[in-house]
Amino acid sequence: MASIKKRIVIVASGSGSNAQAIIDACAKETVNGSVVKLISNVPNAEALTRAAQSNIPSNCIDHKIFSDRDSFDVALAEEIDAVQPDIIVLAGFMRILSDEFVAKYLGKLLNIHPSLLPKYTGMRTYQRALDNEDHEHGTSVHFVTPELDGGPVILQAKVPVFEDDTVDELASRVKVQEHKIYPLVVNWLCNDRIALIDMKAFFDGQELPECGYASD
Ligand code: NHR
Ligand code: GAR
Repeated sequence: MASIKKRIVIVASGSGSNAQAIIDACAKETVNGSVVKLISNVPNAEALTRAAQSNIPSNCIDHKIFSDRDSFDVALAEEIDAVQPDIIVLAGFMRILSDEFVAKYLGKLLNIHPSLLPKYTGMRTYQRALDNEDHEHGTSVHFVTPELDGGPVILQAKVPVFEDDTVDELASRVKVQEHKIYPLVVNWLCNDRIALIDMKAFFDGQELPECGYASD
């Protein structure tokens, strides 16, 4: 792709394996972008170590030092705006963001959520899928809107749930898929193939169905 690379900021709270997949895809140029900064709200997050190892500038904004959610969100936005990104990628980011924050980056803000949305919004999705004896589980990449885990789905990946699965086994099966689909969707946004219009997701000008680009 000849077009100019998009500037990507990744926001992560945890191990950063999805961040790593996107960093690696940018390095291999399978994503038409470059990760200009990684921000974590957790001081010891492995995501920060990964950024350092990949020579990606990083910063920690510890949410615990802020008196309220809005002041954390303002500080996070300042840290993002300092590098003028085109795209902001939430990769295992664990703090709910204010409506004002989401509105500011609407259409540029992606998340990956470990369930087949609209099933299992919120936390502990693996345990809930096991408790319900689901036969399949999966993950969804979606545009972030003010409605928590409610933004339109762009792409999902499904995995089987086996009878004696543990949360960890199911999570690692899902993560293998996440590391494939998240870079793919980030690249679509880099190449302006997807867009958020009237709170709906579009791919090459066509409105996507509820499950995104493909469901099977
Ligand atoms: N913010 C908005 N406005 N909309 C979304 O869709 C968002 C969002 C912020 C984060 C990621 C999401 C997920 O993929 C995400 C989507 C954290 C929580 C949560 O309850 C819920 C959903 C997501 C991330 N967080 C607790 C909180 O009080 C803290 C939990 C903890 O620290 O362990 O912020 O699932
Ligand atoms: C991912 O599986 C992602 O779907 C999930 O956390 C994991 C982060 O892993 N996200 C959420 O649960 C958001 N609430 P990683 O840090 O290794 O990318």
